[in-house]
Amino acid sequence: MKLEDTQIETFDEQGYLFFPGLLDEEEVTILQEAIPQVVNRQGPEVIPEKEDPSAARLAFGAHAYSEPFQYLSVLPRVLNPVQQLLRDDVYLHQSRLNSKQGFGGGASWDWHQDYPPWHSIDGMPEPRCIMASVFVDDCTAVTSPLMIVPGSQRHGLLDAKLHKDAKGKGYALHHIDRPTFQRLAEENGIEALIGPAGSVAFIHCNVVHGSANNVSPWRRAILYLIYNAVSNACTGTERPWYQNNRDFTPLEPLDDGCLSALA
Ligand SMILES: O=C(O)CCC(=O)C(=O)O
Repeated sequence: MKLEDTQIETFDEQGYLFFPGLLDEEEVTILQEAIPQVVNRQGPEVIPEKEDPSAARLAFGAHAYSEPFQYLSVLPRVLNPVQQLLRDDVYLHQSRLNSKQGFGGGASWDWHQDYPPWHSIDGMPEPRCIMASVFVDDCTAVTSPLMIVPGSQRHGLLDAKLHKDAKGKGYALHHIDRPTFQRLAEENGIEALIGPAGSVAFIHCNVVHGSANNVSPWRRAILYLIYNAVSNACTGTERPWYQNNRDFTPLEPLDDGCLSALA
Protein backbone atom coordinates (compact mmCIF):
# COMPACT_ATOMS: atom_id res chain seq x y z
CA MET A 1 0.00 0.00 0.00
CA LYS A 2 1.37 3.40 -0.98
CA LEU A 3 0.07 6.52 0.72
CA GLU A 4 -0.94 9.55 -1.32
CA ASP A 5 0.75 12.89 -0.58
CA THR A 6 -2.55 14.20 0.83
CA GLN A 7 -2.64 11.31 3.34
CA ILE A 8 0.88 12.12 4.46
CA GLU A 9 -0.16 15.77 4.90
CA THR A 10 -3.18 14.66 6.94
CA PHE A 11 -0.93 12.56 9.16
CA ASP A 12 1.46 15.46 9.72
CA GLU A 13 -1.51 17.68 10.64
CA GLN A 14 -3.77 15.30 12.59
CA GLY A 15 -1.17 12.87 13.96
CA TYR A 16 -2.94 9.76 12.73
CA LEU A 17 -4.40 7.91 9.77
CA PHE A 18 -7.12 5.29 10.16
CA PHE A 19 -7.78 2.41 7.75
CA PRO A 20 -10.89 0.39 8.61
CA GLY A 21 -10.63 -3.29 7.61
CA LEU A 22 -7.04 -3.18 6.33
CA LEU A 23 -6.65 -6.87 7.21
CA ASP A 24 -9.10 -9.44 5.88
CA GLU A 25 -11.17 -11.94 7.88
CA GLU A 26 -8.74 -14.80 7.39
CA GLU A 27 -5.84 -12.71 8.69
CA VAL A 28 -7.90 -11.54 11.65
CA THR A 29 -8.82 -15.12 12.56
CA ILE A 30 -5.14 -16.13 12.50
CA LEU A 31 -4.25 -13.28 14.86
CA GLN A 32 -7.19 -13.97 17.18
CA GLU A 33 -6.21 -17.63 17.43
CA ALA A 34 -2.68 -16.59 18.39
CA ILE A 35 -3.78 -14.47 21.35
CA PRO A 36 -4.12 -17.19 24.06
CA GLN A 37 -0.55 -18.37 23.49
CA VAL A 38 0.69 -14.78 23.85
CA VAL A 39 -1.28 -13.76 26.94
CA ASN A 40 -0.68 -17.06 28.74
CA ARG A 41 3.07 -16.87 28.25
CA GLN A 42 5.03 -17.15 31.47
CA GLY A 43 7.69 -14.50 31.65
CA PRO A 44 8.46 -10.87 32.44
CA GLU A 45 7.11 -9.77 29.04
CA VAL A 46 3.55 -10.29 30.31
CA ILE A 47 2.31 -7.68 32.79
CA PRO A 48 -0.81 -8.67 34.78
CA GLU A 49 -3.82 -6.47 35.48
CA LYS A 50 -3.67 -4.95 38.96
CA GLU A 51 -7.20 -6.00 39.95
CA ASP A 52 -7.09 -9.41 38.29
CA PRO A 53 -3.55 -10.81 38.08
CA SER A 54 -4.83 -13.80 36.07
CA ALA A 55 -5.50 -11.42 33.13
CA ALA A 56 -2.69 -9.87 31.08
CA ARG A 57 -2.76 -6.07 30.97
CA LEU A 58 0.10 -5.99 28.47
CA ALA A 59 2.04 -8.64 26.62
CA PHE A 60 5.24 -7.19 25.21
CA GLY A 61 7.27 -8.66 22.35
CA ALA A 62 4.71 -10.95 20.66
CA HIS A 63 6.41 -10.25 17.29
CA ALA A 64 9.44 -12.16 18.61
CA TYR A 65 7.72 -15.33 19.88
CA SER A 66 4.48 -15.62 17.89
CA GLU A 67 4.73 -16.30 14.15
CA PRO A 68 1.43 -14.59 13.19
CA PHE A 69 2.45 -11.38 14.98
CA GLN A 70 5.94 -11.59 13.48
CA TYR A 71 4.46 -11.75 9.95
CA LEU A 72 2.05 -8.96 10.80
CA SER A 73 4.97 -6.67 11.69
CA VAL A 74 6.47 -7.02 8.19
CA LEU A 75 3.27 -7.05 6.19
CA PRO A 76 3.69 -4.47 3.37
CA ARG A 77 0.25 -2.97 4.13
CA VAL A 78 1.53 -2.09 7.60
CA LEU A 79 5.23 -1.51 7.07
CA ASN A 80 5.25 0.54 3.85
CA PRO A 81 3.01 3.36 5.16
CA VAL A 82 5.15 3.61 8.31
CA GLN A 83 8.32 3.96 6.20
CA GLN A 84 6.62 6.63 4.13
CA LEU A 85 5.33 8.56 7.15
CA LEU A 86 8.70 8.47 8.92
CA ARG A 87 10.57 9.06 5.65
CA ASP A 88 13.15 6.47 6.68
CA ASP A 89 13.83 2.79 7.15
CA VAL A 90 12.37 1.54 10.41
CA TYR A 91 12.89 -1.09 13.10
CA LEU A 92 10.54 -2.24 15.85
CA HIS A 93 11.25 -0.46 19.13
CA GLN A 94 8.66 -2.67 20.86
CA SER A 95 5.34 -4.37 20.38
CA ARG A 96 2.63 -4.82 22.94
CA LEU A 97 -0.71 -6.53 22.98
CA ASN A 98 -3.40 -4.85 25.08
CA SER A 99 -5.97 -7.59 25.21
CA LYS A 100 -8.49 -5.72 27.41
CA GLN A 101 -10.68 -8.56 28.62
CA GLY A 102 -14.33 -7.73 29.19
CA PHE A 103 -16.39 -7.43 32.39
CA GLY A 104 -14.06 -4.70 33.68
CA GLY A 105 -11.00 -6.96 33.34
CA GLY A 106 -9.33 -4.52 30.96
CA ALA A 107 -8.63 -1.49 33.11
CA SER A 108 -8.46 2.10 31.90
CA TRP A 109 -5.45 4.01 30.58
CA ASP A 110 -5.23 7.61 31.76
CA TRP A 111 -4.40 10.28 29.17
CA HIS A 112 -0.75 10.11 28.12
CA GLN A 113 1.78 10.34 25.32
CA ASP A 114 3.91 7.28 24.61
CA TYR A 115 7.09 9.12 23.69
CA PRO A 116 8.20 10.48 27.14
CA PRO A 117 9.46 7.15 28.60
CA TRP A 118 11.06 6.20 25.29
CA HIS A 119 12.92 9.50 25.32
CA SER A 120 13.83 9.70 29.01
CA ILE A 121 14.47 6.00 29.71
CA ASP A 122 15.36 4.47 26.34
CA GLY A 123 17.22 7.46 24.91
CA MET A 124 15.09 7.89 21.78
CA PRO A 125 16.44 11.19 20.39
CA GLU A 126 13.34 12.52 18.56
CA PRO A 127 9.62 11.70 18.39
CA ARG A 128 10.04 10.03 14.99
CA CYS A 129 8.18 6.93 15.95
CA ILE A 130 4.75 5.52 15.05
CA MET A 131 2.39 3.17 16.82
CA ALA A 132 0.65 1.03 14.23
CA SER A 133 -2.45 0.00 16.16
CA VAL A 134 -3.89 -3.20 14.74
CA PHE A 135 -7.41 -4.05 15.88
CA VAL A 136 -7.38 -7.78 16.55
CA ASP A 137 -10.98 -7.57 17.78
CA ASP A 138 -13.83 -5.25 16.83
CA CYS A 139 -13.46 -1.89 18.56
CA THR A 140 -16.91 -0.48 19.19
CA ALA A 141 -18.33 2.34 21.26
CA VAL A 142 -19.03 -0.13 24.09
CA THR A 143 -15.76 -2.10 24.18
CA SER A 144 -13.58 0.72 25.43
CA PRO A 145 -12.14 2.01 22.17
CA LEU A 146 -8.80 3.77 21.98
CA MET A 147 -9.43 7.52 22.22
CA ILE A 148 -7.06 10.13 20.85
CA VAL A 149 -6.74 13.90 20.74
CA PRO A 150 -6.18 14.67 17.04
CA GLY A 151 -3.31 17.04 16.32
CA SER A 152 -1.97 16.89 19.90
CA GLN A 153 1.46 15.76 18.63
CA ARG A 154 1.99 19.34 17.39
CA HIS A 155 2.22 20.51 21.02
CA GLY A 156 5.40 18.49 21.62
CA LEU A 157 6.10 17.08 25.06
CA LEU A 158 3.33 18.04 27.48
CA ASP A 159 3.38 18.53 31.24
CA ALA A 160 3.02 15.08 32.75
CA LYS A 161 3.89 13.08 35.84
CA LEU A 162 5.45 9.64 35.88
CA HIS A 163 2.83 7.19 37.12
CA LYS A 164 4.90 5.41 39.79
CA ASP A 165 2.62 2.45 40.13
CA ALA A 166 2.98 1.73 36.42
CA LYS A 167 6.78 1.84 36.64
CA GLY A 168 6.71 -0.57 39.60
CA LYS A 169 4.59 -2.90 37.49
CA GLY A 170 7.12 -3.04 34.68
CA TYR A 171 6.08 -0.31 32.29
CA ALA A 172 6.22 3.46 32.35
CA LEU A 173 3.45 5.97 31.79
CA HIS A 174 3.34 9.75 32.16
CA HIS A 175 -0.15 11.05 32.94
CA ILE A 176 -0.91 14.43 31.38
CA ASP A 177 -1.89 16.97 33.99
CA ARG A 178 -5.57 17.93 34.03
CA PRO A 179 -5.45 21.64 33.04
CA THR A 180 -3.20 20.76 30.09
CA PHE A 181 -5.52 17.97 29.01
CA GLN A 182 -8.63 20.13 29.39
CA ARG A 183 -7.09 22.81 27.14
CA LEU A 184 -6.04 20.28 24.52
CA ALA A 185 -9.39 18.50 24.47
CA GLU A 186 -11.28 21.78 24.15
CA GLU A 187 -9.05 22.93 21.29
CA ASN A 188 -8.96 19.67 19.34
CA GLY A 189 -11.79 17.44 20.57
CA ILE A 190 -11.46 13.74 21.37
CA GLU A 191 -11.89 11.03 18.76
CA ALA A 192 -12.79 7.39 19.50
CA LEU A 193 -11.19 5.00 17.01
CA ILE A 194 -13.98 2.62 16.13
CA GLY A 195 -13.83 -0.07 13.47
CA PRO A 196 -14.02 -3.78 12.76
CA ALA A 197 -11.27 -6.25 13.62
CA GLY A 198 -8.51 -5.84 11.03
CA SER A 199 -8.60 -2.03 11.08
CA VAL A 200 -5.27 -0.27 11.52
CA ALA A 201 -4.51 3.22 12.86
CA PHE A 202 -1.07 4.75 12.33
CA ILE A 203 -0.54 7.12 15.25
CA HIS A 204 2.29 9.58 15.95
CA CYS A 205 4.03 8.77 19.27
CA ASN A 206 3.23 12.20 20.75
CA VAL A 207 -0.51 11.97 20.15
CA VAL A 208 -2.32 12.07 23.51
CA HIS A 209 -4.45 8.97 24.01
CA GLY A 210 -6.24 6.89 26.62
CA SER A 211 -9.14 4.52 27.15
CA ALA A 212 -11.81 3.62 29.71
CA ASN A 213 -12.42 0.34 31.57
CA ASN A 214 -13.83 -2.36 29.35
CA VAL A 215 -17.05 -3.17 31.22
CA SER A 216 -18.61 -4.92 28.21
CA PRO A 217 -18.60 -8.74 28.11
CA TRP A 218 -16.34 -8.70 25.04
CA ARG A 219 -12.55 -8.73 24.69
CA ARG A 220 -11.05 -5.76 22.81
CA ALA A 221 -7.52 -6.65 21.79
CA ILE A 222 -5.24 -4.19 19.99
CA LEU A 223 -1.68 -5.03 18.99
CA TYR A 224 0.56 -1.96 19.04
CA LEU A 225 3.59 -2.17 16.77
CA ILE A 226 5.98 0.61 17.68
CA TYR A 227 8.20 1.46 14.73
CA ASN A 228 11.12 3.84 15.12
CA ALA A 229 13.15 5.48 12.34
CA VAL A 230 16.54 3.76 12.01
CA SER A 231 18.30 7.14 12.10
CA ASN A 232 16.54 7.80 15.43
CA ALA A 233 17.73 4.63 17.18
CA CYS A 234 17.70 4.59 20.99
CA THR A 235 20.90 5.04 22.96
CA GLY A 236 19.73 3.73 26.37
CA THR A 237 20.28 0.19 27.60
CA GLU A 238 18.37 0.15 30.90
CA ARG A 239 15.25 -1.70 29.79
CA PRO A 240 15.03 -5.25 28.43
CA TRP A 241 14.73 -6.22 24.75
CA TYR A 242 10.95 -6.39 24.79
CA GLN A 243 10.64 -2.73 25.84
CA ASN A 244 13.73 -1.31 24.14
CA ASN A 245 14.76 -3.53 21.25
CA ARG A 246 18.46 -3.06 20.50
CA ASP A 247 18.38 -4.63 17.04
CA PHE A 248 18.20 -1.65 14.67
CA THR A 249 18.34 -3.68 11.46
CA PRO A 250 15.92 -2.08 8.96
CA LEU A 251 12.81 -4.19 8.49
CA GLU A 252 12.07 -5.48 4.99
CA PRO A 253 8.47 -6.14 3.94
CA LEU A 254 7.60 -9.77 3.17
CA ASP A 255 4.98 -10.90 0.67
CA ASP A 256 1.55 -9.32 1.35
CA GLY A 257 0.09 -12.84 1.63
CA CYS A 258 2.57 -14.02 4.29
CA LEU A 259 0.10 -13.83 7.16
CA SER A 260 -2.80 -15.52 5.38
CA ALA A 261 -0.39 -18.26 4.23
CA LEU A 262 -0.38 -19.48 7.86
CA ALA A 263 -4.04 -20.51 7.56
O1 LIG B 1 -5.29 -0.06 24.33
C1 LIG B 1 -5.70 0.82 25.09
O2 LIG B 1 -6.83 0.83 25.52
C2 LIG B 1 -4.80 1.94 25.50
C3 LIG B 1 -3.40 1.52 25.54
C4 LIG B 1 -2.42 2.61 25.71
O3 LIG B 1 -2.76 3.74 25.86
C5 LIG B 1 -1.00 2.29 25.65
O4 LIG B 1 -0.64 1.09 25.62
O5 LIG B 1 -0.19 3.24 25.62
